[in-house]
Amino acid sequence: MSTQVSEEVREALHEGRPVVALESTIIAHGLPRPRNLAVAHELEALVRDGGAVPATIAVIDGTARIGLDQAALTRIAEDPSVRKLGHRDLAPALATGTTGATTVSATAWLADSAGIRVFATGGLGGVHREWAETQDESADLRLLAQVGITVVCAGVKSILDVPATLQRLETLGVTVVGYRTDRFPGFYLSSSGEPVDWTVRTPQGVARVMRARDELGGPRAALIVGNPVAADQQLDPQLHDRVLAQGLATAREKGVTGQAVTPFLLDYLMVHTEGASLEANLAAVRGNVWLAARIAAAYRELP
Ligand code: PSU
Ligand code: MN
Repeated sequence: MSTQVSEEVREALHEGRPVVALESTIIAHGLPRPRNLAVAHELEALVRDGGAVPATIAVIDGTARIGLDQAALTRIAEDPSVRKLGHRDLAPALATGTTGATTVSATAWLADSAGIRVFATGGLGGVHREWAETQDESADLRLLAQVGITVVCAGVKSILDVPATLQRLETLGVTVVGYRTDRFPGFYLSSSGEPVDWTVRTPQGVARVMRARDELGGPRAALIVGNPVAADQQLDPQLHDRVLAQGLATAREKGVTGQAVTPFLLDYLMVHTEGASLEANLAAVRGNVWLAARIAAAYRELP
């Protein structure tokens, strides 16, 4: 069988208990080793503390796995040959027995297929700042226009063109709400400065939006919950802007393209902020994972 749901996740879904999907690209390609494995464990524990079952998703030896055991999680974190798989890469990866980490697009697709309603990540992919030359727009956006999953994130990565990404999300019909904010979060920063049209203040409030969408029917599309990193845990905005400008220039000089762009920039920021961007990234992810667990629980408890 090409897809395998772990026993714990299968039972939870069967019994109607809350489940939160977690992606694996952030572990394999978004965070430095060996801290990434500790973070993978920490995120799963946070989901449990929030009252839900974690389902980390990856492809192991050609099988799409929903809910990873210790051995699989360790392999994703430690093996440098683990590939980065967007949703378009899933079929060739399964057919060739490949091992790879799943991005937001691949994770959202697999989670939705398994009947998981809530997914947490750091920051979504989106439209890159040099789009006019490269046409680089993350596959995350189009896939999120096709699955009815709720994605809790700290906005889109601030390495991107945020206004253009918000415009694309509008065109694609993806719902965006701010969690206790009227500004779209800025990933490493609490605010991107861009407005959001809707603000929701509680996990129950998000669950009610999910229920309203269920009842409306109509075309499926994701619900994005933008949850800002706390102001005292964000990256210093001036440091962010300065180092990001250097990173974008360096990526251009080195000719970094395609799937390598996002990991290159995340790593550049980490090195050149002396780890401060990593701490902000982790604070954002932790907050999102916790909120996702509360939303999944609130959705199951709706009257
Ligand atoms: N959030 C993070 N770190 C990451 C990512 C998200 O905090 O590394 C990953 C996600 O897997 C997302 C991917 O789907 O970056 C986007 O890559 P690209 O721009 O190549 O589509
Ligand atoms: Mn890309």
